[in-house]
Parts: sequence; C-alpha cells; structure tokens
Amino acid sequence: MKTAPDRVHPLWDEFCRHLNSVSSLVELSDLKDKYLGRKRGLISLELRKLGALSPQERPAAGHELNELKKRVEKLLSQRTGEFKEKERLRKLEMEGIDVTLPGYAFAPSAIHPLRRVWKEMEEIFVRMGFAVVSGPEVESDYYNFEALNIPKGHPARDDQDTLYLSENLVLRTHTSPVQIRTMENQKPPIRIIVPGRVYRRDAVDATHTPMFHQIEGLLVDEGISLADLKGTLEVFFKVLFSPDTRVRLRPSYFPFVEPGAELDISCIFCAGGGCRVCKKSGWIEILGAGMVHPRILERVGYDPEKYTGFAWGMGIDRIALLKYQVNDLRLFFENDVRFLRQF
Ligand code: 2U9
Repeated sequence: MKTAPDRVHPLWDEFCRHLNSVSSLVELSDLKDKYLGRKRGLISLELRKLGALSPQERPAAGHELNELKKRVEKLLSQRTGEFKEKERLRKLEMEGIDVTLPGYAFAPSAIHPLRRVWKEMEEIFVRMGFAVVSGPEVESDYYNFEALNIPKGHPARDDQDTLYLSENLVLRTHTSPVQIRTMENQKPPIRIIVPGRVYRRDAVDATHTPMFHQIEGLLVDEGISLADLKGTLEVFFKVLFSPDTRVRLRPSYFPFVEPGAELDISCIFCAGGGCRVCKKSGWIEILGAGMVHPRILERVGYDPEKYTGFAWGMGIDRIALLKYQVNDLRLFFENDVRFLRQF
C-alpha cells in the first residue's frame, strides 16, 4: 500500500516518501531507526528541541510532534505486517507440497522367521498356563554350571564348549540359570518357560551357530511325574505341528535331570512312514527333558520329598528349520532379504 502525504508536520511528508520506497523488512527497520531511534531518530531529536520553545508555543508543537510519532508508528507497524505476510506467502509457495507427485515405495517389513516361531511356541505354552521369564545372557559359573549339578571337571562342561568371559563369567550355554534364579525367589508351584539366546563355542556350519535360541521349561509342584512331562509336550507339539503328531520318550542322560530323556515326535513330513528328513525312522528327535534332579531342588531350598518337577530344553532354530523346511541354519543369520521376505 502506497501512502499519501499528509500535512501534520514537515517530517510527515518526508517519512511517507521514504516509506513508499521501502522494499524489504530490513529497509523498514532502518527507516524506523532513522525516525524513531532513541538517540538520533529525527522525531526524537525534534521532541528534544521542545524544551527550547516558549511555554506558549510548546503545547501546540508538542501535540503536533506526538501526533506525527503516533502516525509514523502506526504506518511502520502496518507495513511490517504487510511485509511479513508477503514473506509468509512466498515461503509457503516455495515449500508447497505437490500432492500429485508419486510417493515413495515402502517395502513391507516381515517378522524374522526365528522370532515368528519363538512367539508361536511361547504363545502355546502361555495358553497352557506357563509364565514367560527371562534373565541375563552373561552368567556366573555358579548359575550356569554349579547350581545345575555340573561341578568343575564334569565332562558336560567340555561337551558344551563354553565361551568364557573371565574365570568366573560365561556367556550362558543354556537358559537353565533363569530357572535356578526363579526357584531361589519363588516357592512352588512353578510353571515357567524361558526363551532366549544362548551361546556355545561351535564352528559355524549348516546345523551350528555360536549363538542360537532355546525355549526351556520348568514345572515344579507336588505329585508331578514323567507322565505330566509327556502329556504337556504332546499337547504342545500337536498344536505347533498338527493334531496327529505323536511323541515318544527315550532314556538319555543330562546332569540336571534324573531320569533324563530325549523326546521324539512322529515325522511331520511323512507322518511316520519314513522319509529323508526322519532318515526313514518315522521319528524326529526334537528335545531333551527329564525330572529335575533332587540335588538341584535341595540346593534352592525345595524339599525333594515333597516336590518334584519336570524340565525340558529345545532349540527354537532347529524347530524353525523343520517348520519352514530350511536346510541351513546360516540362512537365518545372514539377513538376506530375498530369504527373509518369504516369511
Ligand atoms: C533346571 C533343571 C533342569 C533342562 C533340560 C535339556 C534336557 C536338553 C537341549 C536340547 C537342545 C539344549 O537346545 S539344546 O541344545 N536341552 O536336552 N534341557 S533337560 O533341564 C533343566 C533346566 C533347569 C533347573
């Protein structure tokens, strides 16, 4: 908006001319300084001169100057607003979003197959009444071995090829230390599963990785028997694979259970008829289990005469291999999206 000159004070015409030639906020600010600046502003200087006038002249001159100052301030603020609005519109135009442009293509993500199987297994046990517990991956020698009836010099310590962090600290070789900690802190009945990462000093090949995943389970109460173990795991595998999956126990040895057993499931590919996966036996070895060793119960303060319990341990990775018919564990860890996006 251009401003028409007025006849208030001689400075008013001059100010209006200046204002009309201003083309930016910076120039406007300079103009403000020039007229209203406290020390050297033209209007401020005029105001200071009032003191030299006679008392008769002073009121009219003062009124005229105040009037001029008010008008200048008003016009300056009006013009500032105009410039700011112009600037805002200019920016909006520059930053404007063209809604007709094609968007970015997002590759849909997928849940990692190991995580998928982990969750699926966890959910089945949760529906059967088990609580999910977790614990540290760096463990003391005591919790990883000693409390589990694996004393120093026991062959199981060599078998497991442990990754030692120091003389007394290891990367846990199984999730079993979590069961010990839980029993130390809670009285029976105990009904827990412990899924998690475990570590062994293995060379990498199609069936071994130095880090893998387990789901272990523990149930302790009065009157628990091997039949409860078999029934629980039978239901679990029927839900995980198919309702006609059968299970069988074979005697085995683990230092933390007595008696110990290995559990096989009827082959999920040939239903027991015999195929390449089950090596024509009709059965697939799937986990280790048994009745919790009475010495372990005693050590955590449970009376083994009153309480018995069963425990098992199985590899999540191995189950995932079977479930998705993958023949090399390494595929799960290479993060090749061409493999992973199939799940
Ligand atoms: C406590 C008492 C007993 C857990 C058990 C196994 C047998 C077993 C392996 C299967 C494949 C580990 O992933 S794997 O290599 N596990 O064979 N685990 S009994 O027994 C326990 C655990 C904790 C307090």
